[in-house]
Amino acid sequence: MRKSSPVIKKLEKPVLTYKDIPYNAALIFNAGVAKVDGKYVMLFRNDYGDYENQILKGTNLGVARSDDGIHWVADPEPALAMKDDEVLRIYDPRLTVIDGKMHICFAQDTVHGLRGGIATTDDFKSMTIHSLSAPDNRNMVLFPEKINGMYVRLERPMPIYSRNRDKDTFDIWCSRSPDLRYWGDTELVLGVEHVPFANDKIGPAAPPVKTDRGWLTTFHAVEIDESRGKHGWEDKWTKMYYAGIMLLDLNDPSKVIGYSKEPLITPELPHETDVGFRTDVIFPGGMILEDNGEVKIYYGAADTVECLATADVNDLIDLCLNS
Ligand code: BMA
Repeated sequence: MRKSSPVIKKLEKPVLTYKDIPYNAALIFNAGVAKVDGKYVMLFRNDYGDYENQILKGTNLGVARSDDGIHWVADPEPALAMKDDEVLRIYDPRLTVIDGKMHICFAQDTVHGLRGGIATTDDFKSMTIHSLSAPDNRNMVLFPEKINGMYVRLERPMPIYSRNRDKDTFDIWCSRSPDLRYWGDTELVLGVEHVPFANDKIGPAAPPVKTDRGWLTTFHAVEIDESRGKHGWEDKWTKMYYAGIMLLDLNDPSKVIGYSKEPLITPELPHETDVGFRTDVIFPGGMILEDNGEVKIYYGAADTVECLATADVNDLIDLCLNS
């Protein structure tokens, strides 16, 4: 069994579950988190339905707020949802504040494929969409400032024509944009074959934070074990999701300065391994660097609950540089 890095401290219990939500909710996970004016805001994915009877009916997004990043209160109503003849749902939101403005990256399932969206919002009640990628692309995260005059995003396209067809074999890329609308200058950041704890696919996780040594950012890494059977509600769930950590060049974030060859966070606690929709899934979506050097990493666990782990920023950088 793979273990979390010793630099990681996990909270014993999730910070948010369906029981904390004042409207229909079943799976609360894969949230984006930002800190604005000293307070914390979370935009979480809610797959609603009936948790006890393992019935899922749809997906919306909800907002929760916190003064300390640990104790959260959900808003009374869901925040955002999207559904029409073409769009099936939006999910897995990530938050990045750029120049004081709240930016949301999200995945959008459509009848014609999976698109990555980028939007801004003032109130989480409505949002202005600036771009939607061609399918299939997801897991977009924005850097918190322009780099050399350009917005930059990490992303995870899903090529199936030219890559290994037995496995997903998906990697982490980055693209740049002058205006959040037109994206180009795309470059490969990290290939799945370089991550020893992934044998299937990797992708961006929480939006990067800036340190004086480079952009520090988590990624998710998937390891398949075909011998695994039922893990969660479905008859078969063969994937394990881990969090990894890497450091990118401040001036050119397509360049990896270093990354840990061991996973940063692995499924270990009962709510990560034993109960929920898809057990053994760790999926970070929010990362806050506090003034005292503490890094808060928010992650969905088991596609069911939202959790928090902390680490010291210098320990995380050391993992990237000395691995
Ligand atoms: C991915 C996404 C995530 C989810 C993960 C594990 O493909 O759907 O939202 O956390 O699978 O099920």
